[in-house]
Amino acid sequence: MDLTNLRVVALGHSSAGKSSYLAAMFTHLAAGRKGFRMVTADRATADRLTGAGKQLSRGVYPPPTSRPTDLKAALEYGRKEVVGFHWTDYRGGALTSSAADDPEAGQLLDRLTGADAVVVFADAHRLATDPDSHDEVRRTVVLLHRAVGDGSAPLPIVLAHTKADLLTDAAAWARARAATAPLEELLGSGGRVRGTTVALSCGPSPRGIAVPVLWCLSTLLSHRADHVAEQLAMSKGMVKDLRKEANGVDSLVSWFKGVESAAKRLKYWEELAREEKAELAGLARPARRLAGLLAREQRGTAPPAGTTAPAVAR
Ligand SMILES: Nc1nc2c(ncn2[C@@H]2O[C@H](COP(=O)(O)OP(=O)(O)OP(=O)(O)O)[C@@H](O)[C@H]2O)c(=O)[nH]1
Ligand SMILES: [Mg+2]
Repeated sequence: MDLTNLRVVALGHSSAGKSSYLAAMFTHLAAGRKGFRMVTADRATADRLTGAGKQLSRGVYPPPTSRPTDLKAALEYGRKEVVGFHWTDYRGGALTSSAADDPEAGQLLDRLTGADAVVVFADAHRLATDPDSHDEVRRTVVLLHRAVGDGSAPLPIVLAHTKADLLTDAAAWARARAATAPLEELLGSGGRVRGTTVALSCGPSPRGIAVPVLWCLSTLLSHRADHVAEQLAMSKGMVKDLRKEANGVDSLVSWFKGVESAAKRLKYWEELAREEKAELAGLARPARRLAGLLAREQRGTAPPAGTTAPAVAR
């Protein structure tokens, strides 16, 4: 996994709210939050997204996607890049067409196979009102299994219930959540999956905007920081042991036996520990702060639990 170019895949059917989300999210985080700022070298894309973001705050939504938008961006903490990612905003149609007829569909499937994180956009309003849309959930679960594959690194998956502003009562939430139950089951299935759900609104009263992207980036950054901390602890242990062994007698015996001396191995582990310490110094604080920002942004964004009403009859 390359922390400077994490591959985040956005999955969602036509009109699920993917492009609105990308514009709202970029605009929100490009403005800076608690020392973090989203940046991109691609000025034209940044201007287009923040322009669309401003329109969203007035209740004007972007037009349907005709060709994919690629966003290569990074999250900076105090002007230092801590994590970079790549986000492609596909047409929702790419999810339902066959890879043989539609090159975009083929590309989406390829990206899913190598994804470092996935955000699933599910139109909560449509799921609550149109039982025909429930088939889309099943198709998405099948696609997600492709992303989970047999890898071992943690895989953040976010289920974003979009258009949450349109769901005003508990019964509607109950229907939407009953429809996404197979997805939520996958999110809670353990293994490499690190799942969360969020109620998302992208219009004039935004809600949950930072959660999907921060969940993905924070989970992977924290994992890396923990991993480096573990490696460093191991290297320090080796250095401690080898310091006891490394003496003149050992050097002589090693030379005589033709094996690597403790002093030489000590040098190797000391150098490794130095490198790990330097990497951790750049990672630990931003990882902790990002987890703090995520927790803050996540407050009150879980979709209401839906147990009070049955799903819409077919
Ligand atoms: N009320 C409400 N409507 C939304 C929200 N987000 C999106 N919409 C509506 O959904 C429509 C489609 O949103 P898009 O963001 O274009 O959806 P998309 O998933 O990118 O669609 P495709 O590119 O066609 O796959 C918008 O034109 C809005 O009418 C939201 O947060 N609240
Ligand atoms: Mg779109």
